[in-house]
Amino acid sequence: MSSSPRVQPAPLTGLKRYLPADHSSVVFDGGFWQGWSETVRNVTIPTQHKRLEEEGFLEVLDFDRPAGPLVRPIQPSGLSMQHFFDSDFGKWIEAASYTLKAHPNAEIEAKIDDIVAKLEQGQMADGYLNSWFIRREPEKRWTNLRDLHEMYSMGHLLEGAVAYYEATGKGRFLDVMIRAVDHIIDTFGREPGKLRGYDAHEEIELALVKLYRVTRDPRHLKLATYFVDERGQMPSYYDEEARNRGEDPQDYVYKTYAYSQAHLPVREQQQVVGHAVRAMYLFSAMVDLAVENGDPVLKEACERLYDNLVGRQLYVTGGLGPSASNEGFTREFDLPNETAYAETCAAVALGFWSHRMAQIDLNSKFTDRLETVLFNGALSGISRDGEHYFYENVLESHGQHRRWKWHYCPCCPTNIARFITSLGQYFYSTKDSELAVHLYGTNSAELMIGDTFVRLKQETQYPWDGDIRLQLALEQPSHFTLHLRIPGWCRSAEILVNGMAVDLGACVTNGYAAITREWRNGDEVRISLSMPVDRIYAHPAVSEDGGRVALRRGPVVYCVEETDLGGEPQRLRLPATSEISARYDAGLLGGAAVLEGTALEAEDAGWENALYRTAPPALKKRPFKAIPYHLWANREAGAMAIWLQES
Ligand code: FUB
Ligand code: ZN
Repeated sequence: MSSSPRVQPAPLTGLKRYLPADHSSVVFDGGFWQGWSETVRNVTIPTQHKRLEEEGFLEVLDFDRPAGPLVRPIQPSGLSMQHFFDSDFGKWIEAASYTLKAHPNAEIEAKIDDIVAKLEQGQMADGYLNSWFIRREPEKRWTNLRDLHEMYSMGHLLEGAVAYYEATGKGRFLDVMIRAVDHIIDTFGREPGKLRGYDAHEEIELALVKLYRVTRDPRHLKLATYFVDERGQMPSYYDEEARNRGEDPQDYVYKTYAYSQAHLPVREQQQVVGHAVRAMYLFSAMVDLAVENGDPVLKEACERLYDNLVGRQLYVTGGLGPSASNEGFTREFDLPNETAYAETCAAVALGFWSHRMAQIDLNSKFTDRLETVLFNGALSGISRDGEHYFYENVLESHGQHRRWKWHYCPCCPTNIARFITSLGQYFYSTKDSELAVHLYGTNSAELMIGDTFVRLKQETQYPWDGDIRLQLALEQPSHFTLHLRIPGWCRSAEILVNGMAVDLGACVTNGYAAITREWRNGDEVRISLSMPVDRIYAHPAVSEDGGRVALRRGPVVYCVEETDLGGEPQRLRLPATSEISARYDAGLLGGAAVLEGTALEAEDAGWENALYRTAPPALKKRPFKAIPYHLWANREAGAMAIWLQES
């Protein structure tokens, strides 16, 4: 076990929250997530390490050798992707660690230990740890928090260290990172002689809370609190820092500190703005701090911002951040389809934020979004073979978007990997004598509800159908409340306990059915969620989607691909009354429910020499098939559309 310095647990004074299940106690032993979990564990994790090696990411740790030429040029902001290579292997370590408890793997562990040994070797005597600055510009460390991601990288290393410690009990990496955090504590804060800075790319904040939950060292929580509360205070630290570098703050490439959510103190922010991933990491940390510090104002800020995002700025897929120029938000209701940026990392991080919100307020509006990103805007970021990726998750294409093996800026692959390898924690959480079931999908889980040990077995074809069977195994009868999520998309649900119908009218609050009783060994709960094909329409202010319809069934958003249609789906018109039916296609990329129906297609006939004419095109009937959006671009290249014209 670890030799890491530990302090006595601090008294718990925060908000009470549901505690997520230990991800390793939830085993996906069938159904939808079994295939994905195995692919990510067996293919994604090893190939990502290979890519990190092939692409020279791990060479930054060769502290004995002089740093070689840049493999990623400096951008106008002053940042090279290479500044934050540490974050990529930090995230990879985190993703890999989540697999190790249930599936020990000496080879993967050795690769992690090798990285850790190099990090330890390179760490400066005062604890500073960032490979870029140590090897290339030690004199410039901590001089540009606005642009250079120093603490973003350290945050990802810290998350990796916590995950590795929790998986293996080995404390070396955690010790290295605690020394790095000690150094940050010595350097930043409101005390005289310290810098009043904070990193423009949020990440360290939520990592520090993870660390605090292991060490219970109040200094770790205090530092996270300081970073969040210092953000957006005026006069801006970034102005002062720029002047200290001899630069004019007005020359800032992104022009506004809203880019980094640093335009206003976080408690005063009303609208989700700026870089999407940064925003999601910040808001996740804010929930953590609201919990740990018992801070209702921070909680309210999170609720307000969440409603703004979901009500005005979120794609139907759960994607977010429409614009490439700031990798983030523009104006409300601006949700272009073909140019959507909708970065995989942002959707994954919305999953993090949603999950945290649901632990302090059991409300399906949060878990509905978690589920939306899981089945759509985040999962679309990885191919079914587990080794190709999307960075941008467009909702429409003319065939120009293809998945890639590795990216110039590969932040997304390791993010989707860590999401899937830790998926079990999102399914269940417990508090005193309550167990909340947030997500559906076949798995076997071992959970503690108060003092009661429960084995829970979920069996279902979800999301391909809405029938779920839960079986409870308990050593002795136990009185507790089982909260079952009734998804917001479901208009008709039924729950039976040992064959007896539950009166949902009397027990559903905020999208969760609460069943309180003495539970006994062998009790069976059957949940039936009706899952018709839904036609979805966008708010009229979303001009791109005017006159268009999207298809969704259960939590899964569908798209039409050229490879199935034999033409561009942009040509289709879906009659408002046409029947659309669902069919399970076992042969489609590991098996999936597809949607089929008849639509109209605009014909080329009669347009031979005309680009424009006074008569509209003739329409002919034709069958069409839609597949789950997350499976798109796994077959032949071609056009794709989620939003179809409606006639
Ligand atoms: O800048 C670090 C990461 O790379 C961001 O989170 C992503 O948006 C990408 O820019
Ligand atoms: Zn990314």
